[in-house]
Amino acid sequence: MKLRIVAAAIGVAIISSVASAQASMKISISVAQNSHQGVGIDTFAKEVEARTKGRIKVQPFYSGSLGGERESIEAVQLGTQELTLSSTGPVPNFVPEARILDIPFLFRDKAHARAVLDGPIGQEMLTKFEPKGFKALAWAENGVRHMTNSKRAVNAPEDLKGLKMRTMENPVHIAAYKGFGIVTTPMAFPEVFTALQQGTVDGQENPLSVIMAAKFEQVQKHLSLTGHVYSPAIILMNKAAFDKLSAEDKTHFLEAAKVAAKANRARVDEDDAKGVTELRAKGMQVIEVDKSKFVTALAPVNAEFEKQFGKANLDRIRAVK
Ligand code: EAX
Repeated sequence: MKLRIVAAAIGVAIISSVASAQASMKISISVAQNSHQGVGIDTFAKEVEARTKGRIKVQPFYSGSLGGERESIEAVQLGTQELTLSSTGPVPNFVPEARILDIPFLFRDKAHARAVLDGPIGQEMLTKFEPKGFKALAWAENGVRHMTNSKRAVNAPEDLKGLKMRTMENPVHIAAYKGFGIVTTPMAFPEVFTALQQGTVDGQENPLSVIMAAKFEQVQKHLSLTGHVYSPAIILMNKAAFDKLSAEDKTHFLEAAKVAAKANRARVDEDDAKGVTELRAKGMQVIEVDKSKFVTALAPVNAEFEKQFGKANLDRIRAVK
Protein backbone atom coordinates (compact mmCIF):
# COMPACT_ATOMS: atom_id res chain seq x y z
CA MET A 1 0.00 0.00 0.00
CA LYS A 2 2.65 2.46 1.09
CA LEU A 3 4.77 1.53 -1.86
CA ARG A 4 1.91 2.17 -4.22
CA ILE A 5 1.37 5.67 -2.82
CA VAL A 6 5.07 6.44 -3.20
CA ALA A 7 5.02 5.13 -6.76
CA ALA A 8 1.95 7.23 -7.56
CA ALA A 9 3.58 10.32 -6.07
CA ILE A 10 6.67 9.76 -8.17
CA GLY A 11 4.46 9.34 -11.23
CA VAL A 12 2.73 12.66 -10.57
CA ALA A 13 6.09 14.37 -10.03
CA ILE A 14 7.42 13.05 -13.35
CA ILE A 15 4.30 14.04 -15.28
CA SER A 16 4.26 17.57 -13.85
CA SER A 17 7.94 18.09 -14.52
CA VAL A 18 7.43 17.04 -18.15
CA ALA A 19 4.45 19.36 -18.51
CA SER A 20 6.35 22.38 -17.22
CA ALA A 21 9.61 21.52 -19.00
CA GLN A 22 10.66 24.16 -21.45
CA ALA A 23 12.25 22.99 -24.63
CA SER A 24 15.28 25.15 -25.31
CA MET A 25 16.81 25.66 -28.75
CA LYS A 26 19.79 27.55 -30.07
CA ILE A 27 19.96 29.97 -33.00
CA SER A 28 23.13 31.70 -34.17
CA ILE A 29 24.49 34.43 -36.41
CA SER A 30 28.07 35.32 -37.36
CA VAL A 31 27.64 39.08 -36.92
CA ALA A 32 27.02 41.23 -33.81
CA GLN A 33 23.67 41.46 -32.03
CA ASN A 34 23.32 45.12 -33.00
CA SER A 35 22.71 44.31 -36.66
CA HIS A 36 20.06 43.37 -39.22
CA GLN A 37 20.70 39.70 -38.43
CA GLY A 38 20.57 40.34 -34.68
CA VAL A 39 17.15 41.95 -35.12
CA GLY A 40 16.16 38.87 -37.13
CA ILE A 41 17.05 36.24 -34.56
CA ASP A 42 15.94 38.31 -31.56
CA THR A 43 12.55 38.76 -33.22
CA PHE A 44 12.40 35.04 -34.04
CA ALA A 45 13.17 34.06 -30.44
CA LYS A 46 10.57 36.48 -29.08
CA GLU A 47 7.91 35.31 -31.54
CA VAL A 48 8.46 31.60 -30.90
CA GLU A 49 8.33 32.11 -27.15
CA ALA A 50 5.15 34.21 -27.36
CA ARG A 51 3.38 31.93 -29.83
CA THR A 52 4.18 28.76 -27.85
CA LYS A 53 3.30 30.53 -24.57
CA GLY A 54 6.82 29.96 -23.26
CA ARG A 55 6.85 26.21 -23.94
CA ILE A 56 9.70 26.65 -26.39
CA LYS A 57 12.56 28.99 -25.73
CA VAL A 58 15.01 30.02 -28.43
CA GLN A 59 18.38 31.24 -27.21
CA PRO A 60 20.22 33.57 -29.60
CA PHE A 61 24.01 33.45 -30.04
CA TYR A 62 25.78 36.32 -31.79
CA SER A 63 29.15 37.20 -33.35
CA GLY A 64 30.07 33.69 -34.44
CA SER A 65 30.27 32.54 -30.80
CA LEU A 66 29.02 29.11 -31.98
CA GLY A 67 31.24 29.23 -35.09
CA GLY A 68 31.22 30.83 -38.51
CA GLU A 69 28.38 30.37 -40.99
CA ARG A 70 29.67 27.13 -42.54
CA GLU A 71 30.22 25.60 -39.11
CA SER A 72 26.77 26.71 -37.93
CA ILE A 73 25.05 25.24 -40.98
CA GLU A 74 26.97 22.02 -40.40
CA ALA A 75 25.87 21.98 -36.75
CA VAL A 76 22.24 22.48 -37.81
CA GLN A 77 22.55 19.68 -40.35
CA LEU A 78 23.97 17.37 -37.65
CA GLY A 79 21.42 18.54 -35.09
CA THR A 80 23.95 19.64 -32.47
CA GLN A 81 22.36 23.09 -32.91
CA GLU A 82 18.70 23.51 -33.88
CA LEU A 83 18.74 26.78 -35.83
CA THR A 84 20.88 29.36 -37.58
CA LEU A 85 20.36 32.49 -39.64
CA SER A 86 23.04 32.63 -42.30
CA SER A 87 23.88 34.41 -45.50
CA THR A 88 23.90 32.11 -48.52
CA GLY A 89 27.72 32.37 -48.55
CA PRO A 90 28.49 28.77 -47.59
CA VAL A 91 25.06 27.38 -48.60
CA PRO A 92 26.10 26.01 -52.06
CA ASN A 93 28.43 23.59 -50.26
CA PHE A 94 25.29 22.02 -48.78
CA VAL A 95 22.57 22.77 -51.34
CA PRO A 96 24.18 23.33 -54.76
CA GLU A 97 20.85 24.41 -56.33
CA ALA A 98 21.00 27.63 -54.29
CA ARG A 99 24.12 28.83 -56.15
CA ILE A 100 22.00 30.55 -58.76
CA LEU A 101 20.95 33.19 -56.20
CA ASP A 102 24.55 34.34 -55.69
CA ILE A 103 25.17 35.47 -59.27
CA PRO A 104 26.37 39.10 -59.47
CA PHE A 105 24.04 41.70 -61.00
CA LEU A 106 21.23 39.12 -61.21
CA PHE A 107 18.77 41.12 -59.13
CA ARG A 108 17.91 44.70 -60.07
CA ASP A 109 17.53 45.75 -56.43
CA LYS A 110 16.31 44.54 -53.04
CA ALA A 111 12.65 44.77 -54.06
CA HIS A 112 13.31 42.45 -57.01
CA ALA A 113 15.23 39.98 -54.85
CA ARG A 114 12.52 39.96 -52.19
CA ALA A 115 9.83 39.35 -54.82
CA VAL A 116 11.80 36.41 -56.25
CA LEU A 117 12.56 34.87 -52.85
CA ASP A 118 9.01 35.26 -51.53
CA GLY A 119 7.51 34.10 -54.83
CA PRO A 120 7.39 30.64 -56.45
CA ILE A 121 11.12 30.52 -57.32
CA GLY A 122 12.28 31.23 -53.78
CA GLN A 123 9.65 29.06 -52.13
CA GLU A 124 10.52 26.16 -54.43
CA MET A 125 14.18 26.65 -53.52
CA LEU A 126 13.36 26.31 -49.81
CA THR A 127 12.20 22.74 -50.44
CA LYS A 128 15.63 21.83 -51.87
CA PHE A 129 17.05 22.02 -48.34
CA GLU A 130 14.90 19.16 -47.03
CA PRO A 131 16.76 16.17 -48.53
CA LYS A 132 19.95 17.65 -47.01
CA GLY A 133 18.60 17.54 -43.45
CA PHE A 134 17.30 21.11 -43.16
CA LYS A 135 13.93 22.73 -42.81
CA ALA A 136 14.39 26.13 -44.43
CA LEU A 137 11.88 28.27 -42.53
CA ALA A 138 12.12 31.50 -44.53
CA TRP A 139 14.32 33.72 -46.63
CA ALA A 140 15.73 36.65 -44.73
CA GLU A 141 18.22 39.23 -46.01
CA ASN A 142 21.88 40.07 -45.71
CA GLY A 143 21.77 42.95 -48.21
CA VAL A 144 23.41 44.42 -51.28
CA ARG A 145 27.17 43.97 -51.17
CA HIS A 146 29.75 46.71 -51.72
CA MET A 147 33.55 46.63 -51.77
CA THR A 148 35.95 48.08 -49.22
CA ASN A 149 39.74 48.10 -49.05
CA SER A 150 42.68 49.76 -47.35
CA LYS A 151 44.87 50.27 -50.42
CA ARG A 152 43.25 52.63 -52.92
CA ALA A 153 40.12 54.36 -54.11
CA VAL A 154 38.26 51.97 -56.41
CA ASN A 155 36.47 54.11 -59.00
CA ALA A 156 36.37 51.67 -61.89
CA PRO A 157 36.75 47.90 -62.32
CA GLU A 158 40.42 48.31 -63.43
CA ASP A 159 41.22 49.53 -59.92
CA LEU A 160 40.30 46.11 -58.53
CA LYS A 161 43.08 44.33 -60.43
CA GLY A 162 45.52 42.70 -58.03
CA LEU A 163 43.64 43.69 -54.86
CA LYS A 164 43.72 40.87 -52.34
CA MET A 165 40.20 40.48 -51.06
CA ARG A 166 38.54 38.21 -48.57
CA THR A 167 35.50 36.52 -50.09
CA MET A 168 32.86 34.25 -48.64
CA GLU A 169 33.37 30.52 -49.07
CA ASN A 170 31.10 30.67 -52.11
CA PRO A 171 32.12 29.25 -55.51
CA VAL A 172 29.98 31.67 -57.55
CA HIS A 173 31.40 34.74 -55.81
CA ILE A 174 34.95 33.44 -56.11
CA ALA A 175 34.59 32.83 -59.87
CA ALA A 176 33.02 36.26 -60.39
CA TYR A 177 35.57 38.24 -58.36
CA LYS A 178 38.41 36.52 -60.20
CA GLY A 179 36.76 37.93 -63.32
CA PHE A 180 37.42 41.42 -61.91
CA GLY A 181 41.09 40.53 -61.47
CA ILE A 182 40.74 40.34 -57.69
CA VAL A 183 43.05 37.98 -55.80
CA THR A 184 40.42 36.03 -53.87
CA THR A 185 40.95 34.69 -50.36
CA PRO A 186 37.94 32.75 -49.04
CA MET A 187 37.64 33.01 -45.28
CA ALA A 188 35.02 32.56 -42.55
CA PHE A 189 33.50 35.83 -41.36
CA PRO A 190 34.73 35.75 -37.72
CA GLU A 191 38.34 35.94 -39.00
CA VAL A 192 37.81 38.90 -41.32
CA PHE A 193 38.35 41.87 -38.99
CA THR A 194 41.75 40.58 -37.85
CA ALA A 195 42.76 39.68 -41.41
CA LEU A 196 41.96 43.25 -42.52
CA GLN A 197 43.69 44.73 -39.50
CA GLN A 198 46.86 42.70 -39.99
CA GLY A 199 46.89 43.24 -43.74
CA THR A 200 46.54 39.54 -44.60
CA VAL A 201 44.00 40.85 -47.12
CA ASP A 202 43.54 44.36 -48.54
CA GLY A 203 39.79 44.34 -48.65
CA GLN A 204 36.47 42.58 -48.40
CA GLU A 205 32.91 43.05 -49.66
CA ASN A 206 29.70 43.12 -47.64
CA PRO A 207 26.41 45.01 -47.29
CA LEU A 208 26.45 48.33 -45.38
CA SER A 209 24.63 46.52 -42.54
CA VAL A 210 27.57 44.14 -42.06
CA ILE A 211 30.25 46.80 -42.62
CA MET A 212 28.70 48.90 -39.82
CA ALA A 213 27.97 46.00 -37.45
CA ALA A 214 31.54 44.73 -37.81
CA LYS A 215 33.06 48.24 -37.54
CA PHE A 216 35.12 47.66 -40.67
CA GLU A 217 35.58 51.46 -40.96
CA GLN A 218 38.27 51.02 -38.30
CA VAL A 219 40.40 48.95 -40.67
CA GLN A 220 39.20 49.98 -44.16
CA LYS A 221 39.63 53.43 -45.67
CA HIS A 222 37.84 53.09 -49.02
CA LEU A 223 34.27 52.05 -49.70
CA SER A 224 32.99 51.76 -53.28
CA LEU A 225 29.24 51.41 -53.74
CA THR A 226 29.55 48.66 -56.33
CA GLY A 227 26.31 46.89 -55.38
CA HIS A 228 27.78 43.95 -57.27
CA VAL A 229 25.66 41.22 -55.75
CA TYR A 230 22.56 40.72 -53.64
CA SER A 231 23.21 38.58 -50.58
CA PRO A 232 20.22 36.58 -49.38
CA ALA A 233 20.01 35.16 -45.89
CA ILE A 234 18.06 32.13 -44.75
CA ILE A 235 16.66 30.81 -41.48
CA LEU A 236 17.56 27.12 -41.28
CA MET A 237 16.39 24.51 -38.79
CA ASN A 238 17.46 20.92 -38.26
CA LYS A 239 14.88 18.88 -40.14
CA ALA A 240 14.44 16.20 -37.47
CA ALA A 241 13.92 18.90 -34.80
CA PHE A 242 11.28 20.55 -36.97
CA ASP A 243 9.56 17.24 -37.77
CA LYS A 244 9.29 16.51 -34.05
CA LEU A 245 7.18 19.62 -33.46
CA SER A 246 3.39 19.36 -33.25
CA ALA A 247 1.48 20.63 -36.28
CA GLU A 248 0.55 23.73 -34.30
CA ASP A 249 4.14 24.46 -33.29
CA LYS A 250 5.33 23.96 -36.87
CA THR A 251 3.00 26.78 -37.87
CA HIS A 252 4.29 28.92 -34.98
CA PHE A 253 7.89 28.44 -36.16
CA LEU A 254 7.07 29.23 -39.79
CA GLU A 255 5.10 32.33 -38.79
CA ALA A 256 7.83 33.45 -36.37
CA ALA A 257 10.38 33.14 -39.18
CA LYS A 258 8.24 35.32 -41.46
CA VAL A 259 7.94 38.04 -38.83
CA ALA A 260 11.69 37.77 -38.15
CA ALA A 261 12.52 38.15 -41.85
CA LYS A 262 10.30 41.21 -42.08
CA ALA A 263 12.03 42.88 -39.12
CA ASN A 264 15.43 41.90 -40.52
CA ARG A 265 14.65 43.42 -43.93
CA ALA A 266 13.31 46.61 -42.35
CA ARG A 267 16.63 47.02 -40.51
CA VAL A 268 18.55 46.45 -43.78
CA ASP A 269 16.53 49.31 -45.31
CA GLU A 270 17.33 51.53 -42.33
CA ASP A 271 21.04 50.67 -42.55
CA ASP A 272 21.10 51.32 -46.30
CA ALA A 273 19.41 54.69 -45.79
CA LYS A 274 21.87 55.98 -43.20
CA GLY A 275 24.97 53.86 -43.87
CA VAL A 276 26.89 56.12 -46.23
CA THR A 277 26.45 59.20 -44.04
CA GLU A 278 27.42 57.27 -40.95
CA LEU A 279 30.49 55.62 -42.48
CA ARG A 280 31.65 58.94 -43.98
CA ALA A 281 31.33 60.54 -40.54
CA LYS A 282 33.53 57.76 -39.20
CA GLY A 283 36.23 58.59 -41.71
CA MET A 284 35.60 56.29 -44.66
CA GLN A 285 36.07 57.62 -48.14
CA VAL A 286 32.91 56.60 -49.99
CA ILE A 287 32.81 56.46 -53.79
CA GLU A 288 29.63 56.30 -55.84
CA VAL A 289 30.87 54.30 -58.81
CA ASP A 290 29.38 54.02 -62.28
CA LYS A 291 27.88 50.57 -61.81
CA SER A 292 27.44 49.93 -65.54
CA LYS A 293 31.25 49.72 -65.93
CA PHE A 294 31.35 46.91 -63.39
CA VAL A 295 28.49 45.11 -65.17
CA THR A 296 30.41 45.37 -68.45
CA ALA A 297 33.65 44.15 -66.88
CA LEU A 298 31.86 41.05 -65.64
CA ALA A 299 30.09 40.27 -68.93
CA PRO A 300 32.41 37.35 -69.84
CA VAL A 301 31.92 35.73 -66.43
CA ASN A 302 28.18 36.26 -66.59
CA ALA A 303 28.10 34.64 -70.04
CA GLU A 304 29.74 31.61 -68.40
CA PHE A 305 27.11 31.64 -65.65
CA GLU A 306 24.37 31.72 -68.29
CA LYS A 307 25.80 28.56 -69.82
CA GLN A 308 26.27 26.90 -66.46
CA PHE A 309 22.87 27.73 -64.96
CA GLY A 310 20.82 27.90 -68.14
CA LYS A 311 19.63 31.16 -69.69
CA ALA A 312 16.00 30.15 -69.19
CA ASN A 313 16.53 29.80 -65.43
CA LEU A 314 18.21 33.20 -65.19
CA ASP A 315 15.54 34.80 -67.39
CA ARG A 316 12.85 33.36 -65.13
CA ILE A 317 14.43 35.23 -62.22
CA ARG A 318 15.01 38.41 -64.25
CA ALA A 319 11.40 38.42 -65.41
CA VAL A 320 9.97 38.70 -61.89
CA LYS A 321 8.50 42.18 -61.37
O1 EAX B 1 26.24 37.01 -42.90
O2 EAX B 1 30.55 36.20 -44.43
C1 EAX B 1 30.02 37.24 -44.83
O3 EAX B 1 30.63 38.11 -45.44
C2 EAX B 1 28.57 37.49 -44.53
O4 EAX B 1 28.06 38.49 -45.34
C3 EAX B 1 28.42 37.91 -43.09
O5 EAX B 1 28.94 36.93 -42.26
C4 EAX B 1 27.00 38.16 -42.73
